[in-house]
Amino acid sequence: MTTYTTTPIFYANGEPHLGHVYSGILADIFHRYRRLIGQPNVLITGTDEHGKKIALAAEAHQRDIHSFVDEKAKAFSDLWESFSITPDVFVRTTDVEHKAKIREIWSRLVNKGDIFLGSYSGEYCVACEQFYSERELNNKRCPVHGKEVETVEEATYLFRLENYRQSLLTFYRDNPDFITPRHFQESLIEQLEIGELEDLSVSRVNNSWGVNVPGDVHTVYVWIDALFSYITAIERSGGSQQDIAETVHVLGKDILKFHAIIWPAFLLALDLPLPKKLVVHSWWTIEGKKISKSNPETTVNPRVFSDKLTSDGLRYAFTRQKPLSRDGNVSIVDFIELVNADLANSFANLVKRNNTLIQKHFNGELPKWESILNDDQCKALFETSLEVLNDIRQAYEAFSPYEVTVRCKQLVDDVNSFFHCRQPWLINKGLEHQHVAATCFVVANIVRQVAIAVSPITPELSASVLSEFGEKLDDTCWETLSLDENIRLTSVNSHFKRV
Ligand code: ME8
Repeated sequence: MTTYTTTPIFYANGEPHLGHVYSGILADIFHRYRRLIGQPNVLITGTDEHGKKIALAAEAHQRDIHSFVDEKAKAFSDLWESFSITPDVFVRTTDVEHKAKIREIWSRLVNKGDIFLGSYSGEYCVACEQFYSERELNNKRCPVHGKEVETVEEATYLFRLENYRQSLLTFYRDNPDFITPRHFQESLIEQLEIGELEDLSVSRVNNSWGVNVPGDVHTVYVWIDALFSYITAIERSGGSQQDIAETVHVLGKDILKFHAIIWPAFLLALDLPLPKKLVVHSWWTIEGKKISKSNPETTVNPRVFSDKLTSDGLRYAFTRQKPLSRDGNVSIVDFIELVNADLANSFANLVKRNNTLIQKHFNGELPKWESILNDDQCKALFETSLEVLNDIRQAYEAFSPYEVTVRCKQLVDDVNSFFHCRQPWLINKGLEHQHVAATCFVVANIVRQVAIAVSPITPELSASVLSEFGEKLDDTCWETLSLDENIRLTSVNSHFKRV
């Protein structure tokens, strides 16, 4: 059965930054992992192009809004390529088919009585495209961007969010692992328990850049427009609306409420199933400031990082530096250190040394598995590696790529210690041939395992290592991981140099 992984769809009001790339990389890692275990998975991403925020940005640049959003959508899709992010569907909220879908959904909600015409007054942040209550604001400023909010009082369509609060609470209590990491779910339950949810304003009258409400001058609230893009994308890939049940949403903690309260409430109102999981990540900061378009000094062009670290290097550093639950500071110096230590010195160097020995002394051919059966040290290391692979798989299943890198690094460290203790390079200085052959065999096998296991995170490095054994990543899957009895070397490449 096909499963789906989504990134948030990003606002097309400016250039993409490292925070966006992080969400894209995480979603791509989960997507690649599913494929690696033989599970068809569709990766969905896209751009959120309607609303006052985008209209104001185009106006500020004195640009025609259509060509402005075209340019921004292209900037995102080009950037994905540079970071080996491989979406199957790129959805834009200005797509004709999406706009038709929003009107259809709107009519269904109106017909059910969940949406009704009323009026609303409150404090609105255009940057967040949402109303805030007085207690959420800091001195009339929004808690996310620190921008001054505007008081808005207007006729609006409203959605009865409160009608779904009890069902949501029951759902969250019955599904304690729906949101990961867990503490995000705990804080959400607290929010739902506090008391009644206000009606949600779901249309705007002072913004014409959006999907028209059928039969009225209002435009549909951008968050309805944005959230339902997931369904447009699923349908475009050949799936049905019911497939939302097979969908994992990756998102930043700033938009948790939209995905954990508003989105499920809409789905319940439409009698659709709820998603499979929300994977929530924290923020990257630069010198302590959240990377954000409203902090221009934090929006360094992400290509500066891939030029320096390589795409795999940034993917690895992002994953290895911190678990999803914690905020982290982006420091190119720290990232370089990490990538050099783990990928270049520890892993690639081991591969190169072992494979060079295999080429030189065994002409690429390795002895068979039986040759190590009497070698307890080799057998023990190999058994350890199988256990670690199991842990790595569990870490992927738990959406914890940080844990994947921790376990991989431990295994590579163990193999390096083994390699140094066995000293296979002394082959011409009195070491038994069999001792060296068994060493090289076991190291080659584990290196191959690590390359496959870490391939969702570092696809290029893994492909390069596997090519030395005459294998392609596409033809390899988790099931072939345990042991390659007939492993042989076909070439020695130079895969990851110090950056
Ligand atoms: O919110 N660190 O779009 P957006 C980590 N269009 N991740 C970050 C980040 C940071 N400093 N800054 C941004 C929107 N992100 C809506 C979403 S979905 C139906 C609609 C990531 O362009 C993070 O995933 O403001 C965050 O949720 C997303 O970018 C917000 O992107």
